[in-house]
This record gives sequence, C-alpha cells and structure tokens, in this order.
Amino acid sequence: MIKFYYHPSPNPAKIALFLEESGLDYELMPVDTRKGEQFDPEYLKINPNAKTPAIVDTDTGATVFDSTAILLYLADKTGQFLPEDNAVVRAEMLSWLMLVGTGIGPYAGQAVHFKHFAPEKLDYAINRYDFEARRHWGLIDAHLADRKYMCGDTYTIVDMAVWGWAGPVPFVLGENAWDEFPNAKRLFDEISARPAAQRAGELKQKHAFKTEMDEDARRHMFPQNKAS
Ligand SMILES: N[C@@H](CCC(=O)N[C@@H](CS)C(=O)NCC(=O)O)C(=O)O
Repeated sequence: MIKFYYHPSPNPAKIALFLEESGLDYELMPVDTRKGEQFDPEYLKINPNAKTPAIVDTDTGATVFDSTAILLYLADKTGQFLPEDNAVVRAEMLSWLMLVGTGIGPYAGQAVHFKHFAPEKLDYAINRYDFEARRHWGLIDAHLADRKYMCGDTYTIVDMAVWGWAGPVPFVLGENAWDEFPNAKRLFDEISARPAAQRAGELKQKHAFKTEMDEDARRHMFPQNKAS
C-alpha cells in the first residue's frame, strides 16, 4: 500500500494521476502547506525538503520524495506507463521528464510567485520568470507537434508530469496563454478527459484544505519573509 502525502497543487497532481491510472492501493495523507504542516517533524522525516508530494511504500519500506523520483519509482514498481524498453527511448523519456521537473515546474512556480504573491511587483523578476516559463512550454509544444504523446505513441509518466503543471497554465502565463501552445493544450485536454484524471482532480475534496493565502499561509509558504 502507498501512503500518498498530498496537497492539491501541481507536483502532487502528477502522482495523483499515476495512482489513479495504475489502480495501486493508496491512502491519502493530507499535508496542508498553507497551515505549515510540511514542517511537522514527522513529515520532515519523510520529506526533508518540506514540500509535497512524498510517498511511503509499505510493501517495500521505501520512502520517496520529489515528484519526478516518485513517478520513476512507481513506474518501475508496476511496470506501467513506461515507453518501449530500449536505451534510446529511455534516454528520451528521462530527458523530457527532467525538463518538466527542473524547467517547467520551478520557472512556473517563480512566475506565479512574482506575479501573484510577492509583496513588491518587481518587473525584472516578473519578466524573467514569465519568459522562462513560456520558453519551456514552447519546448513541450514544439515536441508535441508531430507526436501524440511526449514519448511517441505511448502514454507515459512524462505526459503525467506535463499534465500536473498544465492545469495552472492560465494562472501562470495569462488567460489566453493556451493559444500559444495548441499541441500542449491538445495533450492536456485529452488527459483531463480520462476518468483517472477526473478522480485525481476530485482528491482535493477529500480534505478541508485551507484555500486562503493569508498572512499566516504566506509565512509558511515563503519563510524568507518570516524575519521581516
Ligand atoms: N521538486 C519538487 C517540488 C515540490 C514542490 O515545490 N511542491 C509544492 C507544491 S507543487 C509545495 O509543496 N509547496 C509548499 C511550500 O513551498 O511550502 C517536486 O517535484 O516534488
């Protein structure tokens, strides 16, 4: 059984989708990051990085944090949602998986931070992260121009990683941002229509997560401001 440490946000969404697609038995373990639960000492033993998602696999005793590592772990465990088993395709899968984990996620996160949450509107920071988030989505979109899924004809963990960050695209890049990325939007719509994606989206209703980004939530989420 998988204990799934979850908050309704983009990186945990990737894992919610995998768990729902695979049919693995899992228990939802809510971590309300707007209440600071990511810093609970018990949770820090599972994820020292104080972020969601994380999993504990009670079958094997493995603890895994970071959504990319979790996707790879679960795909290896089940043998599901992996592309054709050869070195060339595996290399392609790893390259795009890392691009989502190290490019799309962090730049989108910083774009949201400086546009929506930073106490000062810093044009330089807004411009940089908007540019980089947009540039990364442009890479995904171009890659999908002549293939159905990120690894060709097979729906894999790379598509799940892309899907996790696709939902917030209008919030990150603006209301009409999808017009710039029609191929990525096609993939997003196709995955969102899958029953597993719908169930993954409904997980947020299984716990009363705090939704307000008030002063207290900002202190937990942006601890660099604590002293000021
Ligand atoms: N590289 C990590 C990033 C995890 C991450 O930033 N998670 C966000 C939700 S998408 C979080 O827990 N934020 C709470 C916080 O920053 O305190 C991953 O891919 O899992």
